[in-house]
Amino acid sequence: MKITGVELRTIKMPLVSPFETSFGVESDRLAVLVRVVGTVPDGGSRHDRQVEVQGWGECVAMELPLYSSEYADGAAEVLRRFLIPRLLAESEAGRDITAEVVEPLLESVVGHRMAKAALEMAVLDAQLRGSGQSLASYFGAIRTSVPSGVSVGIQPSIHALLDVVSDYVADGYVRIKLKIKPGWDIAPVEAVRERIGDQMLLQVDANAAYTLADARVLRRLDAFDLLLIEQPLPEDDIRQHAELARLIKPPICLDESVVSVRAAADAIALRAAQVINIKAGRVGGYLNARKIHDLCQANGIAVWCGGMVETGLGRAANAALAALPGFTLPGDISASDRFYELDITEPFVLDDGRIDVPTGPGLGVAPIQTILEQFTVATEWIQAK
Ligand code: NPQ
Ligand code: MG
Repeated sequence: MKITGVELRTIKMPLVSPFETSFGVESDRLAVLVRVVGTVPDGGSRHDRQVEVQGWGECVAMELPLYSSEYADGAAEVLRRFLIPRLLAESEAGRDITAEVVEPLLESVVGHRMAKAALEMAVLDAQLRGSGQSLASYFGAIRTSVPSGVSVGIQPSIHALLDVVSDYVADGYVRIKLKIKPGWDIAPVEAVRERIGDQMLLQVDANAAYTLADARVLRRLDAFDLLLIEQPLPEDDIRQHAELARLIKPPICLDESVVSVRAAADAIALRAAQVINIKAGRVGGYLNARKIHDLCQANGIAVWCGGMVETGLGRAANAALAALPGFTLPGDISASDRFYELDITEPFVLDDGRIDVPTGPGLGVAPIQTILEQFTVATEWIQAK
């Protein structure tokens, strides 16, 4: 496509309840959205008529750099100053902008994967709306719905945790994920396992809060038949995850550590991950996310689709990705109402423990303008020359 311009929009959405993890408590979601507008040849017409297309991207960077080094306002700045100008310059120079060329064109900007992913996602949505293809079919999806797990934050008491978990089980979620941290680990996991029974899928996520010196405590989780333990050790510590893997029963799943296709290959080669949580924003986009899926499938490594408290835009794209054959474990693609009273798109609802994969062109969903305006805190238009 030839890009006409790009809109950068920051929205703030209240969460239905505070979401506490080992790195902090979130009560709102501050998110940067990208809308790319461009023209593509009108496939139907004999003359070289152009049709206008547009696409949306969601940046998963949080308000504060607590999960990773990126944060929402910083991502908006990098998009405004470096990433969007580069893409516009290439388009103005006559290059046809497709999702496949976004990462190579932005490679000279180091890092900022979540910001880059948002721009690639918007271009991909616009491109597929132009060709009339759904994101799921573009990926080669094989499912029309995906199993849905839920991420449960740290609660003020075990009693409160059991109430929250029982509600989610009653809602139909097929897998429970508990956030843990030193001092909130053995007791909550034991109580929840006792409450949900032996059959229910249960996993934990430490968000990098432990060290290898905690192996003795982590080994006490062996008793609870966990599906996996997610990111127990620091992000930049692949080697010690391999050591810990030899000391504990549950498979180790990496999240924060897998920031690229190469990092995934390293983790697999070092036996630091038996399972990988794939988040497109964390690895620079959905195209890299699919490459990691393919790599893991070739290496017999199970993957599942992680969540970053996305709005319906990111949720739609995640559902399409999770419909690929190698996604064999339930993801954190929960219903919209896990986090939001009101989503900016048509809400995603749980249907017998599953989330439907959108079938429409591109993401298959788009923001509802009135609701979008309601949550908008800033918006700017960057016009192509
Ligand atoms: C994880 N996601 O798997 C992340 C952590 C996380 C669903 O647990 C706002 C935006 C709040 C992103 C809280 C889940 C968040 C967030 C937690 C991501 O590690
Ligand atoms: Mg995680």
